[in-house]
Amino acid sequence: MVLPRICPDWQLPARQVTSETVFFNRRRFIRAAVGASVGMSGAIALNSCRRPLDEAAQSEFEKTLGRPLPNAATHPNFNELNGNVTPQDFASRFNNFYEFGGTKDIWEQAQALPTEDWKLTVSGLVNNPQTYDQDDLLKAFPLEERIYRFRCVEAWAMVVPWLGFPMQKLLAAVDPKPEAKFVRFESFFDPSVTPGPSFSFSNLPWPYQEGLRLDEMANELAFFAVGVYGQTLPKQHGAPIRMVVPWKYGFKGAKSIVNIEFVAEQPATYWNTLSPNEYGFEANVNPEVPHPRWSQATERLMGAGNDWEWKKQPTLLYNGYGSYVAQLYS
Ligand SMILES: Nc1nc2c(c(=O)[nH]1)N[C@H]1C(S)=C(S)[C@@H](COP(=O)(O)O)O[C@H]1N2
Ligand SMILES: [Mo]
Repeated sequence: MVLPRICPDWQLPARQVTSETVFFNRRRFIRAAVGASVGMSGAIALNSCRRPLDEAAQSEFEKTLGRPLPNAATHPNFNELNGNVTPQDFASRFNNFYEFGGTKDIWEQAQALPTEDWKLTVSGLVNNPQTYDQDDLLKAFPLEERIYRFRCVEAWAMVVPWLGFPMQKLLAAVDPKPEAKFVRFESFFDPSVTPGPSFSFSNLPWPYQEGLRLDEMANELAFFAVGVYGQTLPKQHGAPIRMVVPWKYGFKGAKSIVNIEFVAEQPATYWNTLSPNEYGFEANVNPEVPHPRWSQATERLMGAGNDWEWKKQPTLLYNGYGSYVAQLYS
């Protein structure tokens, strides 16, 4: 299914002043994106505002939605990296999803994830507990696109155009009680579908879980993605809904979420349980705090250049989002 984007007028002047380099990169991105069909539903990707809306995709989408298309435009505050988006075919073949294996090339295995009849429950210390299916989510929360830097704790980085909605919107819908101080996010787990890595540390703490403080979840940047590159989320990226917290290391962004629980105490999380001194609960991107086994001062921007080439660049404090989030940690 394609998640169409409508381009508002305010984007036009920015495009007219696009520099040559940015323009070149953008063309490259569009070519890569249009050429890719890996693990996608086979529909045409609508990655550029210059591309006309695909009519068949539009009516399919509206049928699911039961109303006219949402105006899922790129949020202007998160549009500056538009010319530097990682090629879609790279991002959709280079993934971490340990439920399906311990390597980066699990995209085929991840197609076993059963996303039909998905239910997301929101429970715990809230006044309005909810259970959403996929249509409910699309009806309840208008989509926007946000182009965010993405930084894995393993020191590789990408730039990803997510489609989804701010976590703030879910907070407003479920109305946390005053005792709620943390939020626990739980990923899909079923050992008959998710074998885990073939190398086995004993007793992996499944299901994959992550957590945020309530004030982190309420931050403007914290986002739920239901799509990427103008389409619904492919399974390897965490269909049908995953977290995106761009100022934190990638492992904080749990994929394929089935339950969100509001709690009073800091919840146990997957990587923190496995190795607390390597994977802190807070996990903010910070060039000055090395991982015990490697430096975090620089990062590899993946898919920059031809195909699998990468570019070394300095790591940014809070992954470059300090103006949004630094006050959370003062
Ligand atoms: N459920 C689940 N979520 C997960 C992971 C995982 O193994 N399982 N890996 C995390 C890590 S380490 C990273 S870097 C990102 C990778 O997201 P991507 O494959 O969509 O780029 O997903 C995060 N979310
Ligand atoms: Mo990661």
